[in-house]
Amino acid sequence: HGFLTDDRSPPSLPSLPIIGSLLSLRSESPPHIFFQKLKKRYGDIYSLMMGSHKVIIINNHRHAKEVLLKKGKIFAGRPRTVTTDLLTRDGKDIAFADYSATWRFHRKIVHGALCLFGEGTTSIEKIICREARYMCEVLAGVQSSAIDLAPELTRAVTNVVCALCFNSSYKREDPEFEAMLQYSQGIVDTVAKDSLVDIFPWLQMFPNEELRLLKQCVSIRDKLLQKKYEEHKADYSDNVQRDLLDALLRAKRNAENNNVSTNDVGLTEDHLLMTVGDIFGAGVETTTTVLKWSIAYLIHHPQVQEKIQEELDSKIGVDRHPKLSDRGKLPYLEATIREVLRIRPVSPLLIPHVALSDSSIGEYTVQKGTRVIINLWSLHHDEKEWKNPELFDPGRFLDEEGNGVCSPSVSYLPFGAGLRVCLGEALAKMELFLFLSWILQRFTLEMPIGQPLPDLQGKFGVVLQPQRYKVNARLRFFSPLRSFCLKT
Ligand code: HEM
Ligand code: PLO
Repeated sequence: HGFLTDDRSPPSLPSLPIIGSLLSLRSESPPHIFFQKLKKRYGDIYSLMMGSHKVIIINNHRHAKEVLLKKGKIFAGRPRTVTTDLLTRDGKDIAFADYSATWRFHRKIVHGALCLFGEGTTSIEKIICREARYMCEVLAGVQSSAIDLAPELTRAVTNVVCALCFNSSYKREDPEFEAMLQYSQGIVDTVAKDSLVDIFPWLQMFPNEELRLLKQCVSIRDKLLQKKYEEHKADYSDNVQRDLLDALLRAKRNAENNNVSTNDVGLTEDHLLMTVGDIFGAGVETTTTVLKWSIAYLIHHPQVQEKIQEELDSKIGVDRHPKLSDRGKLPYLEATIREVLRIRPVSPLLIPHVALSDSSIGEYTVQKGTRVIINLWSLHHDEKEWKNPELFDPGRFLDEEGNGVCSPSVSYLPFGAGLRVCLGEALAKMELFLFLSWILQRFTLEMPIGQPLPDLQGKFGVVLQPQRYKVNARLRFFSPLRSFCLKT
């Protein structure tokens, strides 16, 4: 094996001094597809140099699970990059924070707050349904014109996380709301996409248009977070916990009352702001992206849409709206959501992991500090695990009778796994189910005449987003009364 650098290191791409393997990485394809292609030449697991960092790329589920689950604690680190440091004030959030007591603590608080919401008085189901209803009303108002649903989907999803984080919601015309949509897209477009600045931190010394845009967007976001924080501090009470920010404030007060230095436990104002910022950003961008992918695939596969609607008509009908408790009754919709998360994973390379100590993956040794990238795209498109992986087929997630969902392969990890597993999985699944069932119960989504089909390739970045496209949302009921007087 000519590629081995020493006996027990993974095969490595040819490396050049200083530039590392960057030159051989110049490729037409986005990184997740390029890394999948390199499998043929270097095998399922190989390494390369990005700047001065050694990076191991993993392309199969066996090694992925070894890293995430079996050796989860060893590989729970995160790298620091110029862009994520800018976004998170040097890793004072959850997603981009290195493994530490502070990270563990913040994860626990957020997890607790998210769980509470499931049972709380204003349950998350009510909030999602309120937004779904409003969105459907807006869609009904633009009958028979081709529209880009993305802004409306983003508004609905944003209001759900707004309720969760800040116990508030926005009206459609609110300029703050529109500003938020803008800065968030700016951040998604520029953060952590392994642009040069992250490989060569010294490049940030030079004028860089992307970095300038990122700084500008982050500063707008920070002002907004600061404002919410001040408002909450002003009318905080120990007796009620309205939202995630209250939960974080309470933890901070508790520490202060017990004379614990908030600096030691990482409960500084910066930490609180960055943690809320994380949940807010993750809450908006991920769910919206999946909704956009789902609709793009339904436009490409009208027979799938029809089947979901048949299921909705027979199990729910038109006299009431879908509820969370209907999830078990709608296996075809559930299977469709799973298939969308397989074929276009939100986060095709997860977030990079870092080895916290010397260890091994499979038969290979790994040194402390090595970055590990799990190529989820390879796992979800592995021909040994999935028949025709590029084919969109919700049926693969249905059991033989078609009455329930199943897991046809172990090579499926849309939310990651282990210590760093997604914190919002349950929330995201509730939202996807409710928003899609509400929309499809009332509307048929169609290709406007003369418009091209949505592009299914995706723009790679911190999330894999579809290109913009327009659809017609045609009301399925002739009587407008009937569609909106569904019982609640
Ligand atoms: C992390 C997927 C929605 C919050 C992640 C990771 C993935 C993921 C793959 C990285 C795991 C790793 O690096 O090993 C998804 C998908 C979603 C979704 C597919 C939607 C369908 C959400 C939502 C929230 C959220 C709605 C917020 C409420 C987070 C956080 C992390 C994370 C905070 C970082 C965890 C850590 O590093 O400790 N998610 N996510 N996600 N997700 Fe999600
Ligand atoms: C999205 C843009 C926001 O303005 C900031 C933000 C915070 C958390 C990030 C999120 C962005 C993108 C999706 C991420 C999330 C943390 C976990 C999630 C990376 C950059 C995923 C899918 O891993």
